[in-house]
Amino acid sequence: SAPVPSEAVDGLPVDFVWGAATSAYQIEGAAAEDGRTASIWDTFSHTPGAVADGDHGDVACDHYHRMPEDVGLLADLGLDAYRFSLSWPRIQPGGKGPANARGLAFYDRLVDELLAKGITPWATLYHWDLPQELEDAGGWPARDTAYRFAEYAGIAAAALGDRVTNWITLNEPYCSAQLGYYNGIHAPGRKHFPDFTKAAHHLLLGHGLAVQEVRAQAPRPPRVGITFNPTVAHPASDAPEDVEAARRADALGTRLYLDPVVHGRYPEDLLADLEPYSATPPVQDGDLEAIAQPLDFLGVNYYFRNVVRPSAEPHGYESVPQTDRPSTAMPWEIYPEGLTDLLTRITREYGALPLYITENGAAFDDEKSAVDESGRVQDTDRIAYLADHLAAVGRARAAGADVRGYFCWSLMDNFEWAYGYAKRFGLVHVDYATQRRTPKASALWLRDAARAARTR
Ligand code: PNW
Repeated sequence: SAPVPSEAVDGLPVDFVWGAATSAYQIEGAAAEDGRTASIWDTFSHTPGAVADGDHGDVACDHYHRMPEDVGLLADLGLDAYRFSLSWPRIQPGGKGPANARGLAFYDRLVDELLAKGITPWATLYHWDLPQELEDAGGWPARDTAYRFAEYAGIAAAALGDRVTNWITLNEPYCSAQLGYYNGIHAPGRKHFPDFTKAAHHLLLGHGLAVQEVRAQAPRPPRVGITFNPTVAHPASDAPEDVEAARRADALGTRLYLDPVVHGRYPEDLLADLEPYSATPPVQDGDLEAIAQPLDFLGVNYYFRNVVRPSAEPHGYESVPQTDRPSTAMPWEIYPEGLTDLLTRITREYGALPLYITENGAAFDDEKSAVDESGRVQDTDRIAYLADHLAAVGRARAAGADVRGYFCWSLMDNFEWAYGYAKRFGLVHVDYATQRRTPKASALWLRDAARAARTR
């Protein structure tokens, strides 16, 4: 039987922020409209073999033309907040020079539409769509990209900061750096270990400079944070080599990002690991001070844990598939306890910053779920996933973690990066042939959960 909404939200306060999240390239489409230029994801997705089924974001959910309808979905679900991302190549085509008024106008309309419906906008500045021109000039492994990013952040804050209070600089720099420049499974598809750590450093530097620019340019005092997807690394066994693999996964997946941003230093053990590969971050005088700007909150994305053993690759670990454990369609292991552990660990090691779950959710084979007479997908597996993870957040709060909100990934089915449109994370089903949107049972469940939490 389905989890009862009021039970799942037992540990969550009346003023908890309830939201849903998306990102520009995954939903907007309109790839060549109103002055937008190509990003690395346009180039990558049009490279044969890079994305499943040859899918790309040229049209995606056509959100660029259906924005008012999509804001209406958020309103129907009674959500307090909407996390979206700004497309850098829409706002500053080519990544340099003046703002593109037509590109900015879209986000003006979006923000106004949200506010008119009583929904608080949360803007992410960078959700992976680097202007292709900047990649051609070296991409994130090049230091100049950090300065370019700060300039773009200032443009966005000056234009939207009279109405947008909540700003997230980067989404998951782990994915940009490691998946983009080392694993090669995300744009730009490069595979060079030292480029990965150079990219990570320049992303973090760009973050720190952007925090300062947003605060300098926003017409009203902003709240600024960053979103990480820390690796929850568990050793495959108690054997010392597995424990060592978990240490490396934690160093590269979590501490590489959180230590400089919160503590202003790179971890010593990580620097020692990177040294033999000539891959220590290219730190210049003042960088760590710039990176460690005081923040107003931390965003945490959580989907699964990573059980690891050693590998001979430079990064030193590999994942051990948990085939006898429940998993989503990705297939990612379902492990809600990992979220409780992660939130309490962040609180312990990185201090008492307010935390927001800026993404959590699941892809399931919705086509195998029952559909009711109104055409609604009965995604009981997704409802169970959400209920179990919200309960995990409640337990983290009881243990002292200052978690203040939860954004479900995602408002609607969308372009799931290397997996294309085959993986569906939406609360709302999208029929790509007609662009028809239909809320799934999980959307109504989340609406009821938020309502139960507010009215307790
Ligand atoms: C996140 N991994 O991506 C992103 O922020 C979203 O844009 C995305 O749609 C969502 O999670 C679901 O995938 C990730 O392989 C992609 O470890 C890949 C990984 C983690 C997060």
